[in-house]
Amino acid sequence: MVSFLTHNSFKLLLILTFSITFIACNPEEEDPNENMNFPETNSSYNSEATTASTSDTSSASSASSGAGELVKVGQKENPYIFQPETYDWTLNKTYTLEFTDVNEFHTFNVDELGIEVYVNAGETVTQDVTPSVAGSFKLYCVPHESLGMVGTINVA
Ligand SMILES: [Cu+2]
Repeated sequence: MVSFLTHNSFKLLLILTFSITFIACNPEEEDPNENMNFPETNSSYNSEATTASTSDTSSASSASSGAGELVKVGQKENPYIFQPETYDWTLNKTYTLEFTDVNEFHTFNVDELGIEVYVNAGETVTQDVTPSVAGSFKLYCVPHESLGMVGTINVA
């Protein structure tokens, strides 16, 4: 009797387990229904996450561009010159380079300082730089270096 009960309850347990498994599996069949609820939560969560990451990115990028002393850089065509051509910077100080109003593609490259900024025509680009090496370095525009579009960066 006891063993039967045990057996029976075991069987019941098995059935229960089975049905639980079935129920557990079933929601997958109900998934469309759940999905009908979830996308709303999901998308709002996602958009929140996107907004959060976007604001993170923008705050990060604003932190990396705009934190320093503003240096307006003109890049003139014909003759190809940087304006100014010479920059006297303080070591480890952050400068925010601002490039505006150029009519064609230019770059602002200083190899020794790891600076490489691309500026497309009509684009405003800001870039923070923090010179960490003292010395006198060549500034050049990649496509116009041969045309004399060079300058000097002094870091002390
Ligand atoms: Cu150029």
